[in-house]
Amino acid sequence: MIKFNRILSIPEAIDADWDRRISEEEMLQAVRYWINDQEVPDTGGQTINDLILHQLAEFWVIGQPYVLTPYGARDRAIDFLLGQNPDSGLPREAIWDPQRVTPEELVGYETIRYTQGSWQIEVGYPVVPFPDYDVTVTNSQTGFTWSGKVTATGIIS
Ligand SMILES: [Ca+2]
Repeated sequence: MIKFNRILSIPEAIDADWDRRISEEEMLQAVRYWINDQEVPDTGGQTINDLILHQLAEFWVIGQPYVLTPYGARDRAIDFLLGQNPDSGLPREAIWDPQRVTPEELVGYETIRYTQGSWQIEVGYPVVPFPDYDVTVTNSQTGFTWSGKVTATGIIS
């Protein structure tokens, strides 16, 4: 397995097999860290509090791949839309050009715009742990537009 030389978020560190899902075994390990109030390895000394344990349990119960990054939210939205409409022409394996488009005066909320040809995907999120993402997908040529929310647990709503 590839190990990245950076500080991991707790879900990333708990997800020992890197499949972006929390298995029963991984959940049990998280509970052990929580009971012992023990630092989770590779997280820069973070420990699991009640809120994080609850969040991990949600990842575990739902079983969907969790979303931690804006590009993860973008890809979940693409998968969802392709599932609904396989002929939409949305590129799944594309290189997207990211651009931070957060207005200067806005504090506590970030927006990133990804562009690929005539497709634009904007992902906005509050700057909090495990944010839900507001995603808007548009195509300037076809007029296609979709807005939805991708939760931290990967659910589209
Ligand atoms: Ca896993």
